Amino acid sequence: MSGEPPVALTIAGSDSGSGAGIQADLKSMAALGVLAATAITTVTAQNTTAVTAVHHLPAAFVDQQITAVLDDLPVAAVKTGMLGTAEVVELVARRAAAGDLPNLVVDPVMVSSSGHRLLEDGGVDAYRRHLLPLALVATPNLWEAALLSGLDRDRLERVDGMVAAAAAIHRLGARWVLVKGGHLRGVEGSNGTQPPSQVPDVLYGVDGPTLITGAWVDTPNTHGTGCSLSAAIAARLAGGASVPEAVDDAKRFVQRALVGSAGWRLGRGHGPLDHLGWTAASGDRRSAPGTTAAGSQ
Ligand code: PXL
Repeated sequence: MSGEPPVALTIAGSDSGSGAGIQADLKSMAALGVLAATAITTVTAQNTTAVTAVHHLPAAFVDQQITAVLDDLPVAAVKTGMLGTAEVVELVARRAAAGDLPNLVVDPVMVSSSGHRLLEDGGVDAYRRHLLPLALVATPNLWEAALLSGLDRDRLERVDGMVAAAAAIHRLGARWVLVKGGHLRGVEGSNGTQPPSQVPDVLYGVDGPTLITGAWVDTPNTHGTGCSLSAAIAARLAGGASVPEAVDDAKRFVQRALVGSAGWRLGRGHGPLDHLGWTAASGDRRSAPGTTAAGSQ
């Protein structure tokens, strides 16, 4: 049995450009030693610059994928990403209400970073009424937190507004809410708007809010950051971590992955993260004696 990985399930959409969605989830979970089973909700045609087409799979077929996985594999945690339609949000909520989806992390994906809508009409309400009440952890970004809490997006430019939104989503029934500050607009200064040097996230649980700050990473390659974070949280939960531990570990993981790909220029837009530590590994290979071209001559 030694070496047997924990298993997690991701219910999410496919990103053909491999930055976000199921592709980010697979890489994140694999990097953290977790076998990722998948139920694909939507197939998108996209690259680093844009989403050009979206094809939703029927809710009944999403359900069949979930059943096939759960009938056979010891799934210890589940994350949801792009669900696409209110029908699929409701389907996932039914499975959660039936007790089928342990340690459920809900990333309420609504709009892509390139501005494409990823959730059809009625979806926000379905999250509020049906799925969020069953989430162990919800991980909205600032835009999603505003829509789910009903607060004005501008209020979420301040930490007290982020806390208010987290509290409102907690009241909907999610046991833990992580409102992510990664879309903060930054600080107005004499030389224009500067990115914040620190990114605040608010984790809101039964004892109220905790502020978690991380360093801002200056990189164009941010596509799939939210997917990777929620996948990493689910991976850690599948391995037995508590929610605060899982969130801390996941944030460190994403931070490393952002730093790793900061120098990459794959595609013309927002490229992927370095989930698998390739940049660091290539440095190791270069510096390891006998493995460079010169050293092996
Ligand atoms: O980053 C959110 C997201 C999730 N899932 C899919 C996506 C995106 C953003 O583009 O394409 C499939």
